[in-house]
Amino acid sequence: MVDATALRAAFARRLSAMYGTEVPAYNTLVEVAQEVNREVLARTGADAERLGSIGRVTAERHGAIRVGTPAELAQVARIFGAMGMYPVGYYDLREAASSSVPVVSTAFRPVDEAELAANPFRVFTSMLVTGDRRFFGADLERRLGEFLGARRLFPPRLLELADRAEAEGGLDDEAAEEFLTLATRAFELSAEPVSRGWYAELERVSAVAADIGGVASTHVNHLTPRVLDIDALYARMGERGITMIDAIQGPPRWDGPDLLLRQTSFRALAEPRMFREDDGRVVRDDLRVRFGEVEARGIAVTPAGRALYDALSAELDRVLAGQRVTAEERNAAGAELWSDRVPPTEAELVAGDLAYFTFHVLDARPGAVPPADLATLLADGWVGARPIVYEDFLPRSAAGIFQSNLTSDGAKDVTAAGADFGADALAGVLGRPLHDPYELYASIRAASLARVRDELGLAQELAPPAARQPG
Ligand code: OOG
Ligand code: NI
Repeated sequence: MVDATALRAAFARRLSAMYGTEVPAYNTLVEVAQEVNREVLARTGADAERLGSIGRVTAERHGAIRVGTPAELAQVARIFGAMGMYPVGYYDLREAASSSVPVVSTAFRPVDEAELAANPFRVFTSMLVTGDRRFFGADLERRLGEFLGARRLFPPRLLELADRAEAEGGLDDEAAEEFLTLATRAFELSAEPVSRGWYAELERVSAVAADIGGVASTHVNHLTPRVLDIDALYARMGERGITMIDAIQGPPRWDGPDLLLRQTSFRALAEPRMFREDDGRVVRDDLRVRFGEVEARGIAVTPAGRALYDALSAELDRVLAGQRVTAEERNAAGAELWSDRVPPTEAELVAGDLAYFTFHVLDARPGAVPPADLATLLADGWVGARPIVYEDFLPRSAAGIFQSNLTSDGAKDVTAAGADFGADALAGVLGRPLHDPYELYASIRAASLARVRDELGLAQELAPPAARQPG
């Protein structure tokens, strides 16, 4: 029996091999990431593995895919469900992006601590909101609906195997092989000619809409390896002849603990595609939609930590508004702001309830009576804290990643009313619960506190750290 964990790990490997043949620069990115990771490990030892074992980090990827309709998204949920990947979080890129990005998104990923440790493969998945009048007029919405309704992204056999795997907790060897082959193939770039007029019409609205609704299949948009030192990687990619976008998205490089997520990418490459002209001729041309991205992951933050991150990002924007600054200058200004306002040690992040940690007994002291509260247990060395890695995405960075790779801003009518399509609507489409990332991190923390209580034989439950009241 090949269980969900093994299917997920195998799928991530196959997708990586497939994508590497399609986009050779991806292989360079993976090589450089691994080179940097080896160096960080050699330089900092156990510290390098504080946010995940080197085995986990080396295998770790996130993919990005885009689909057109609720029905397609529901099928994606079944395929990923077979691999123990469930929808987590709601992202509204229509709001987060200044250019035309008419999608809402979620991330499919494992949710349990042990599953994440085994293989955290996640896929950022976006769906077009064709009913949003800021982007699509009624006539275009109707024609898009017809086009999308007539295509088939996933063969029925793949969906049948996915449902069986989810119901039975895995597949036998032969069925697993078939499932993995069909699942990988479903995300290959299609050789099918793209209709020029249709693609161009959608492109005028949004390059993302054209990438999704202008072709008859879906594909991996990017596959992102994890690196332990993204600044080192950034410098080295230039030496290898690959030009990265100007900036690293997310928190600045600073002296304190790594928080959340820092990402950067290289620009979309011209990939050969076949086009069908309006007169019926089929010609070879190229499209620039797929790119390479790399990321460094830090500690997951609590709602209070996230509010602080958002406030500092907004403040940085205000401070730099109207100035022309380089990416380096922006980072320096950000780092200064962070040094003033973000606690520089893990212990202070715990105490202020700004980030998530698991707690572990360090010293049980048989015969002694342990203190009954977490703060004293930590201060007196009974218990230690280990950071929980951030497993999700940042809407602002995602918007930046989308935008940095658009050749034009497209057209967004800000005077039209947006279609309501919130987290509940997305959960309805998925036909399964949409997990709240904060609840997942909090429950991993709570499980660790329950273990500490058991091991120390405490009478009372241990409360997690309490956020300081603002002011
Ligand atoms: C997804 C963009 C978001 C990230 O890492 O934030 C993303 C896409 O381009 O389809 O992948
Ligand atoms: Ni990405």
